Amino acid sequence: MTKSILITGATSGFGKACAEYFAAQGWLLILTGRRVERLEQLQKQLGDRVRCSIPLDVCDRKLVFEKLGSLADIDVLLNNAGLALGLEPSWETDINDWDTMVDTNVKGVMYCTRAVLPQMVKNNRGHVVNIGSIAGRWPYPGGNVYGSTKAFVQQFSRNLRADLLGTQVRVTYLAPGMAESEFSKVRFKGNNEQASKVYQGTEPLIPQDIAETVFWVVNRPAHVNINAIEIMPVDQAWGPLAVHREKD
Ligand code: NDP
Ligand code: 8X3
Repeated sequence: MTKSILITGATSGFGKACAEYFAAQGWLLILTGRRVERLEQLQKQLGDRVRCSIPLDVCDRKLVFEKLGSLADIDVLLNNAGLALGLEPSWETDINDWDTMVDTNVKGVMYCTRAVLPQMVKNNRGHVVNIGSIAGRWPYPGGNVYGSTKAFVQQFSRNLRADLLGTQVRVTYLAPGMAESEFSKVRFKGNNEQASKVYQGTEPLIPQDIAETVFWVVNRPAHVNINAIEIMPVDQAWGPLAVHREKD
């Protein structure tokens, strides 16, 4: 039977690249996102590879359960929808941004997973792939709540595995580093100049790198579970720990 992948946040970046890549490999797609015109465009582009497209805000618990809870035969749930907002220090940040990041990156992942898992457990088949971030493990100034939401995604993925032991349902946590998408445009609230500076003079990951990784992960033999993958561009690595030196 042709396999189906449900992608949250299919309208841009990693989600869109995954939709295109999985479609090219013969999979069926269930596409979700808030921007309806983008969903329609993608549906037109990918034609009969699209099983259905569902306008959906992952923060809307009732809608998530209504729309995703009744879908049958989902082989892969890709919890990809997410965002960072702002880069201010914690004492200056807009508290609404913190709420939005928690609602989307934490609660959205919880809701979609809880809505889809029962049918996977019932079929004793399926794979949940959660997109986290290197920010979930490695702190940086201004990463405050964004990084913390991704740390949640990492631990949630591991706890799901613990719950699912004894079933054939798999769970993977995928933590990308710097990748060029609409991510920075969203983070800097439409300031394209600030967004493009993030990638200036360097070679970031591209969304297709993530799509290829997700595809590899879900195509391992059925007895293999890839627990976690961290992936960065070659041009990104760690610096020394920061030390404040103005004590004289
Ligand atoms: P994009 O901004 O290009 O894509 C984000 C996607 O998430 C969009 O399709 C957007 O769709 C969707 N989305 C956001 N909020 C919601 C919501 N409330 N409900 C439903 N969909 C939503 O960024 P990326 O592709 O880069 O990001 C994808 C994931 O990867 C995120 O979780 C991000 O945190 C993570 N990530 C990104 C990295 C990067 O450097 N780019 C690195 C590490 C992790 P719409 O607006 O139509 O709803
Ligand atoms: C996105 C990567 O380093 O900008 O999750 O937080 S980073």
